[in-house]
Amino acid sequence: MKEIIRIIPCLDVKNGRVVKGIKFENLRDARDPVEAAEAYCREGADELAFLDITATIENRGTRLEWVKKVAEKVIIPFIVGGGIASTEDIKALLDLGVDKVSINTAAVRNPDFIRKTAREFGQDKLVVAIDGRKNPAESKLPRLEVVVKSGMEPTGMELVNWAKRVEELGAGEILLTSKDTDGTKKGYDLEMTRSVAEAVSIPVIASGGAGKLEHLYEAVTIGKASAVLAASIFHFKEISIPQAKRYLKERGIAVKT
Ligand code: 0VR
Repeated sequence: MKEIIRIIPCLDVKNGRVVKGIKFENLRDARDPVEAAEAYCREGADELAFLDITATIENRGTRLEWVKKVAEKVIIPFIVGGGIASTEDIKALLDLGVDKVSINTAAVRNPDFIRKTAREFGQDKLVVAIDGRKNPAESKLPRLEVVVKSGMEPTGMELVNWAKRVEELGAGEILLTSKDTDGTKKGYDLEMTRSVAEAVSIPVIASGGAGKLEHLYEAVTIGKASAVLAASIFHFKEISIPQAKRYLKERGIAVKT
């Protein structure tokens, strides 16, 4: 039985608006989060991601009121991330009807938080987001390096090893975003995605860089991703969810239609 590949639009939210940047910077206004969530559900998205991208920097919990507004409209699995750093943050989100939480910086700062969250809420509620960048071959840094705090802080940690540790600690799946390709529409970082997907047995969601239909296809066939997350192409309506699903299905990829 072929794995069903999920298409996941991502709402990067700042001050109650969906924004979209390039390499996590130069954020520009894209659309209203509630309107976007309703549209993506209507179009047949498999899951919806909501990322409060200013949460960690300003050290505050995910902006609950926006999550609540969107959660009321979402009829598909809803993943929320951004500044989640305590079991209280998680409980508040799950109580709003959020299906999965995505933890990034807090997991790097305190890996045991992954174990604690998986044990308390269940592995199926826990996505660990890993943002990465690629370093030049001649640099002394890891080829694939984990970055945190919205990509502002390099950690010196080798990314694939961190992904393996995240799996051991109990993550249900990994949301892997390349900071280098984010928003560029030049395609996912296939080397990064494949390296992680081949190192773990939990699903890997590819994220960052989708610009055309074939990028989605290669993320699955070359990157070995179980799901593809995208923001730019969907927010600016360059590609629709049905178009993406038709394209993948025509090429033999199992999708839910
Ligand atoms: P696209 O390349 O537009 O499909 O973006 C997909 C994905 O990278 C973004 O939805 C999101 O993960 C980018 N993340 C962050 C951020 C964007 C701005 C600022 C911070 C972050 O911390 O992940």
